[in-house]
Amino acid sequence: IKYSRFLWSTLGNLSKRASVRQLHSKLSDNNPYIKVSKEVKEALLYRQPVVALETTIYTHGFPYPDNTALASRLESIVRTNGGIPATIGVLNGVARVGFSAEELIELTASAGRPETRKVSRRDLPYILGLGYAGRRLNGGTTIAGTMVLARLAGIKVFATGGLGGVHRGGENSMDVSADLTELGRTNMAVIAGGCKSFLDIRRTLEYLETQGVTVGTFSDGREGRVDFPAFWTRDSGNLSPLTIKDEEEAANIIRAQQGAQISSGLFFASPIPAEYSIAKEKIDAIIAQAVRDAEESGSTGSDNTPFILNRIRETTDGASVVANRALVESNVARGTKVAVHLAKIND
Ligand code: PSU
Ligand code: MN
Repeated sequence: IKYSRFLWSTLGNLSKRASVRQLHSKLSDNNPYIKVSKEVKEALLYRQPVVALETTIYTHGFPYPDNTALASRLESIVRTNGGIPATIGVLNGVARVGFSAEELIELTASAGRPETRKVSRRDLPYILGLGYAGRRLNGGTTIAGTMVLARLAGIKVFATGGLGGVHRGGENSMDVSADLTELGRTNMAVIAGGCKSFLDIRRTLEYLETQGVTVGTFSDGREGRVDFPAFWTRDSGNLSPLTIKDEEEAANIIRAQQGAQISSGLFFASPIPAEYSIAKEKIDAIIAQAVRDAEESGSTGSDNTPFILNRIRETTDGASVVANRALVESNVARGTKVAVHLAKIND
């Protein structure tokens, strides 16, 4: 009995390995649009905990050279916590899953140029199609864009800073981030610091519910239900639909979702470490001003989020950047722990 159990599990692992291999040979042999690095390919093949990282935060969030430092720092945080980082973006017209150190510098150094695009799901065919034809643009992928590419590669866990959402007034403008619909259709766990309160958090949570997205917040030892965090503050005035005890619990939930073959995504919010959180009244006033400025300048659509983030950075004289960085780092460490637990129970 022992022997046959061993045989079955070996066969099972071999077939899972074969399916990952098939996936990758499809991607690398026939697909000129997306290149998966050797390290990430091998990590997936051997079922190591791979963590996807997005790049809009480098091309449209942090200025150069802070963004370069952050990009390499986040990759080392994944490694220190036992994972393999898969930074995802578009370099010279080709989608990348896994960057070399030099390639990361090339992408982050191109931040702020008009030829460096913000790439969500809808933008992928454009930038990759032009790239194939010889017009090689760079692109930072948003959470939605990153999820599309990560899923193609077979990655299950993705960690980042802040989620897009329903914008204030979104019930009229219909400005709802494609991050939310992507979570509704792509099977992946995203770990982030909630969403910034320049968005309408209440409607964002409603929309995620409509999309069938499992949404939980890590309780960090707090009792009872906790708020869905608003990035710089742990409390947003909106209760999180679910409370998550720890990374192991998150991994169990992800595994159950895979087992039940539910093809939508999961979102785990990780509140900002208390020592970095900014007082709610203070950040509220700054955000209100930034939202007014965006309205006045006519920054709508995909320009809205980068404009507001930039205004907040200017008015807090860079203090927001320090908190921002601390939070992204903490999310990535936590996301990696989730991926490590998931790899363990998926064995
Ligand atoms: N929120 C942040 N920081 C960010 C973003 C959002 O606090 O960097 C970026 C992410 O890449 C997110 C994208 O996926 O903006 C959402 O943009 P939009 O609202 O246009 O979908
Ligand atoms: Mn939008």
